[in-house]
Amino acid sequence: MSTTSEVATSVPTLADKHSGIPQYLLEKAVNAKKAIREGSTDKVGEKKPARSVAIPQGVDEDTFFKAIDELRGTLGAQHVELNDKPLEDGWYMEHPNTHDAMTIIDQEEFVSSAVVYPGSTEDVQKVVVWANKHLVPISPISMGRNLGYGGAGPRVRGAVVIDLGRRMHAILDISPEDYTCLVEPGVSYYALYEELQKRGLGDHMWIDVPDLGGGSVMGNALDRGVGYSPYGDHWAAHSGLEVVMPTGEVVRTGMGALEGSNTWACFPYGFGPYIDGMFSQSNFGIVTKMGMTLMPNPGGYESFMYTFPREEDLPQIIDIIRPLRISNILENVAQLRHVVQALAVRGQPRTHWYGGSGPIPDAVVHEAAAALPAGDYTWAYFGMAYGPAAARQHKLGIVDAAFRRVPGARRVDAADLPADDYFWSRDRVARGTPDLHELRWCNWRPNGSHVAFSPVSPIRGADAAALLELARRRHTEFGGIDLFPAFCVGLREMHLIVEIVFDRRDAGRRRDAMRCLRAMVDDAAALGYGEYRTHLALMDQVAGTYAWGGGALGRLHETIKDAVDPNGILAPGRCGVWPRRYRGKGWEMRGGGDQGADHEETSQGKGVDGAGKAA
Ligand code: EUG
Repeated sequence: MSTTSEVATSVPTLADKHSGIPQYLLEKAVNAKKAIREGSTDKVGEKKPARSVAIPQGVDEDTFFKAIDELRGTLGAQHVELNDKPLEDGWYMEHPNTHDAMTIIDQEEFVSSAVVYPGSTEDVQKVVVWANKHLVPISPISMGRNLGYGGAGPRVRGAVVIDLGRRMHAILDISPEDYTCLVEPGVSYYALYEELQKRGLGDHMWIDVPDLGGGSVMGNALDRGVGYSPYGDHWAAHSGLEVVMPTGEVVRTGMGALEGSNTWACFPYGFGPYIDGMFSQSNFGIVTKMGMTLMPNPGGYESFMYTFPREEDLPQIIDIIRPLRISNILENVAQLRHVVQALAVRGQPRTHWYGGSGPIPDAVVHEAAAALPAGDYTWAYFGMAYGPAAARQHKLGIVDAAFRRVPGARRVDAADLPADDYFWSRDRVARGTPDLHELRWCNWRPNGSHVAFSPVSPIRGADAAALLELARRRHTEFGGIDLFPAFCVGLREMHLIVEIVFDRRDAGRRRDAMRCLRAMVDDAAALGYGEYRTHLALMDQVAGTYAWGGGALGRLHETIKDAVDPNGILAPGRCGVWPRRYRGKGWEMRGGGDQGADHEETSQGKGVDGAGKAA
């Protein structure tokens, strides 16, 4: 048996587990775990009250448990787990697959009744057939690390989570000639990176990684996640899928549909209608394999960081970035970050910097920032130039002249920055080396959790200013939440990511965060901005903002949903798409109404249509 201190300092590695940490990040992970433990108000070893299984609505208890027994017979009893134990949130590297570990409403809302572990595409088909037979909702996850957007949680309480990654985590192919790979759901960025190193290919080709490397390569692409090399648009970089449909058939898309094809991951379209899009951010199928393109080593790289002192120069900075980014002088998905995040990402609680209760004052932030290695500023641009020195010099020269038009602009000399500075984390991430650093700002609050407000806009100064202004206004209104904005610049657009960090054990803080998010979504929509991705709790509201033509797109989604999933068993409500059996029964979460301001919202509806016979 391990002692408490061993438990506190042990982190599963890739040698232990498909979802583990690579050796090179182990020490960092151990330290992260310690810091999170210190910021938790949960008592170690405290006995949590027993809880019972969340039976999904529309299924009676008896039928449910009989169905679970049947599934045990089909998959093997060891591959079916009831979720009848207290909910443990764990932390990033030891996250639950039963619920949302960073819940923004009551912890019992986005919870599963059971978790199942298919070992193959055939097993996934069996689970789907079973779900149709018993009308049990199912909710697939790849790794379950969609943290900030609902994690492993199902949208419908009591759905059976299909943890695809636990047993399906093979890297089926890596092609050094074509610069492609073919992966199963449980392959993390950490695992793919390590495999390339192991095969001696790490110098030959790069993967593209998001801020945290523990996520599923496939799951992140399906959720249209973002990384920071020139291959940062993960969905655009994928090529070909294998999908289990909600009725149990298996299809392969693109070149995967041609028997014996060797172009699965080289050419994404195949022949005929391009179907792949309907399987991203959707509940139209369960993806079990995905092809992915990889980037050739560009023959050199150089990170750079520019800082700008004045907040009001944001529009000018953004307008300078736009033409340079679209013409690929700025080559990667870069981040423009606010200085308050330079404090937060140091990993200490906000009380280390400021004892007051309102938002941390500017004067405090700037004084503290002045003592950090990169010095004081308001905005910092983190980018990377790729290619041999001569090519980099050419691009960096243009960038330098352009950024220096902003008053007080400064290029930070990387040689002045210590090895543990955040700058080097951005450097690793932009050259395809997965990291864990970004987790640190979660410690800003006790029981630190985060939810993102993620609107997209053109790369225009006026848009950046409008979005920042509405975010600041609403952060001030709802309890003085500290504002953490980061502009992630794609090619012709930018994702503004505003992470609200809140104490998930504090219902008041959760409610403030939720109301702030809801207000920002509506404000943004009124100005013509939509979110690229959102948390489970906000999916109905965000889907509702894509309402052109009297909700034409939403109706098309419903038409497709009813056609491909007539019993409405697959991830009901994901991304605002509700199957017929659930519609008109109060499942949508939009805030307001009788889920008023003084109560936490609930994810529950008022039942489902029983028979599922498509009327
Ligand atoms: C981040 C970036 C995202 C996202 C959530 C978080 C990074 C925060 C570009 O997409 O969806 C620093």
